[in-house]
Amino acid sequence: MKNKTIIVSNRLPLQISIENNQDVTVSPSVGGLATGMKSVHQEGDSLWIGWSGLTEEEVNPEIQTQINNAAEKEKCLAINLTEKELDDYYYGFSNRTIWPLFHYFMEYTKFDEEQWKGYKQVNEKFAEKIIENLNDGDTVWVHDYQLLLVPGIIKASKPNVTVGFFLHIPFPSYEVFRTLPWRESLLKGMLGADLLGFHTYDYERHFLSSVSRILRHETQFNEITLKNRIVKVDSFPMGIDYEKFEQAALEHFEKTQDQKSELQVRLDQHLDTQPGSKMILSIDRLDYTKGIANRIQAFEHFLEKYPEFKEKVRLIMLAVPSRSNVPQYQKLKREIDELVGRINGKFSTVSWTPIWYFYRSMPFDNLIDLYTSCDIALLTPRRDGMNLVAKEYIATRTDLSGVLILSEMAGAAHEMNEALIINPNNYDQIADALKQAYEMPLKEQKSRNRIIQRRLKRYGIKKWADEFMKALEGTKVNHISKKAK
Ligand code: GDG
Repeated sequence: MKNKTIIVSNRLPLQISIENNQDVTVSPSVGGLATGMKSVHQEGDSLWIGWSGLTEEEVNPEIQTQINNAAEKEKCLAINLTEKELDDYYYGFSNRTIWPLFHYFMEYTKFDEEQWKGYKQVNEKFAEKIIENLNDGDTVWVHDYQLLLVPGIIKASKPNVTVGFFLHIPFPSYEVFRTLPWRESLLKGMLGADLLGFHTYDYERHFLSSVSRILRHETQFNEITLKNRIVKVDSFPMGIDYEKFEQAALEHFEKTQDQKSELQVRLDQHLDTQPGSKMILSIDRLDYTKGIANRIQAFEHFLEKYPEFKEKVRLIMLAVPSRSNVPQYQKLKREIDELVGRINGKFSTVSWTPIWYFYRSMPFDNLIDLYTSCDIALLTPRRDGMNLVAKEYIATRTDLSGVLILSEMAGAAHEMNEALIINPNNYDQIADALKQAYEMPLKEQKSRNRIIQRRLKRYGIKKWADEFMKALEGTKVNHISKKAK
């Protein structure tokens, strides 16, 4: 039998819904991980295990069969969670403890024993499903902060299976991580992997420091020595499917007037009514880590500091609904609604609205309309593991025009030095960067973008996955040579 790779993530890369209480529909889902791993999963011999997006309460045996069949066609295996499991594991511990803490939002971090129990229980449920489907020689690649305990559970039951783990969000500094009551269990869970991957060297360094200070294991460069094995740690900055975005942009420009989307027609009209004006783009999930509120306030400061740009710029803001069951996200939604309303009320003229705000998810083609139409991208996360939007924006700039303004708090900033790098809390610096972006000569835009594009092309999503898998395979040699000794 051929060996396979089992990919494991909280959500399957599928949107599964039940209509009329009986018909199951399946479509691809949106999100960093889904977008990123899709090409790997489609090409390789693999099985993807994850939560279906449905609760056990919603599913009867007949629907379950339909889900299993639809998932199987996509080489997926669906796990259902009960409402209680979902509340404790996902909305609870994952998104009210780990997510805020790892993004340095300590004031949002909740320490709740019941939610921790739920997190452990669901991690065990995932691990059981993985173990049921494992054959000798298979490789398991576990993704992200919802499943930190899974590598440890697999390793304890199947010591000879190779396990990789990749963290898509930052790993915080030891001083922040140590505040967690369950810090040891989480680290031990992660150390069940043979290879641990992070987006940047800083996250890797923070992790190693926590391991050595909390668990007292010996750490050297990128290796952790445990009693009976060695764990490798490395950084793998996640790339994008560059060709997909480049191709989509090229096709976009070939569209005739009547093939254009309604959104594109409206974007074009903007230029007709405000000649010489520029559009500034921001796209994110509606999340407090993404710095949406400070972006709007910095934009307000820009219009106040440089009033000559009134009627010459428009901020087009797409915020994709996310985790709306968590109170902080509801509060943020209200805050952003208010800010947009206040600023539009303050600056609008009969012919100009400074902010166009969309609170929804858009189809891929509309995303390309936005990327290709906007002269400037303004991405100001307060913390972000990587930020793929920054990379996608540059990939769609096929004529090399466009300016990216990017927060230094995004992992992507490490690879995009040629962008205008800002501190998301420094509104004055952002205002100056907006002015600089608006006035930047085309020649300079091109020379900056050319360098970034070359880099992004070289280290795309496929390369990212290949490098991780290659390094993971390399750990097998470690096992073997250790055993031989
Ligand atoms: C996490 C980490 C890390 C967005 N809106 C729409 C849409 N998108 C797509 C984008 C992009 C993806 O979603 C967002 O990825 P990001 O990386 O920017 O952010 P997170 O979702 O927070 O992802 C992050 C990532 O994992 C990968 O490791 O970079 O730091 O937080 O691909 O294109 N796609 C469509 N419609 C939308 O409205 N079709």
